[in-house]
Amino acid sequence: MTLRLAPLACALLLAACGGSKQPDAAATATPAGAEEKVLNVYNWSDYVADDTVKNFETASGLKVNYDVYDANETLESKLTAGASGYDVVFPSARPFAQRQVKSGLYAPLDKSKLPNWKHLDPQVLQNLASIDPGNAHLVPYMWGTTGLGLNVDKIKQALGENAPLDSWSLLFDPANAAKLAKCGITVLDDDQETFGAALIWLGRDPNAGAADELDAVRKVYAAIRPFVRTFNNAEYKDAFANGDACLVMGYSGDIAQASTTAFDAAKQAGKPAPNLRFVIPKEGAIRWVDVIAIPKDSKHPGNAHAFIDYLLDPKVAAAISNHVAYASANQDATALVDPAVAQDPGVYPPAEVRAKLVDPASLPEDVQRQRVRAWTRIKSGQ
Ligand code: SPD
Repeated sequence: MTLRLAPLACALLLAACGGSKQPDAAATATPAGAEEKVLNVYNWSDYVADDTVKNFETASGLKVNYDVYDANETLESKLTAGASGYDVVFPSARPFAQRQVKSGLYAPLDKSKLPNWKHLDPQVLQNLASIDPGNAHLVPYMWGTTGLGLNVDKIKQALGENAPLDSWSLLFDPANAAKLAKCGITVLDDDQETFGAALIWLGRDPNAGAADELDAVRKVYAAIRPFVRTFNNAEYKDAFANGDACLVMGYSGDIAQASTTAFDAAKQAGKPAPNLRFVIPKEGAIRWVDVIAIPKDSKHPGNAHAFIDYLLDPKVAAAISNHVAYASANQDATALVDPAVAQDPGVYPPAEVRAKLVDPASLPEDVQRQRVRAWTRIKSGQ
């Protein structure tokens, strides 16, 4: 494997790497004979187990060039520019993969090359079929939520014992944010998530696209902007794990991974574990689904199918879930996931929490464009 960017956990603590369960090394991988023995993969950072790609290379005889990104927009700009060189990519379903399918950016899947397709959750497939008729292009991968990572002790130190640990008001109430600024607040740079969170906190429908939502959201962030240290989708994980940030808006599994890294580091140093926690706020949160797809101009579509089918092997999928702490769309993998992960309400939320999760809808293009523009201004404090 050629890894152009190292995953967070490895960067922080070598001991955390290799902590995942070994998938079956003999898991199926059948590359197409006619193609050169290469596969170019572009995935979110920290979204496979440490040994997933290496095991696939061993099983398939292919060389994998593995690049990572941290925002759907980064992937989308490469795909729309054309000739990205990638064979397998992992966009979020709505609105990204949805509009990319519409724009004809993906090759149709050859299901005869995906014998492990049968393991996918039919409900997730049915849901995806509404944006990809016949499930022709998109393979569901993982799903997760966007919530808050808390360094509970530091937050209680700043706000007292009655700190609202289960609420977006930790972040969006400026009185709380002002007191937490010193121990470090970070917010995602992902307008779908930041708009969604603010609208949910305001008690509004994040999918309404109402004319006055821009102003409402702008006000929420203007009030806390002076107290936010950074807006990013990746570096916050290190900051949270190191103790440089006590309150982070982030993706569920990434916060769990950063917490594990911090616990392992403390253990190795013989120090008490920090009190880190991922919370889906009581007001609700956005739930997103990421998918796998093959760009239309992939030069190695046979190898791409072999890799996708490998990822669909329940043992491989379970090993990835164990490592990344995201819920797999592979229903046969769920039984194989470590109980500690399968029973973690941050990964598999209980029914009463799921009832408060909102799936992002694809908003009209003009609303989407306005949100992107408004978010740029919000970040820069305008
Ligand atoms: N490290 C993996 C993060 C995956 C996040 N994907 C979802 C983004 C939703 N806007």
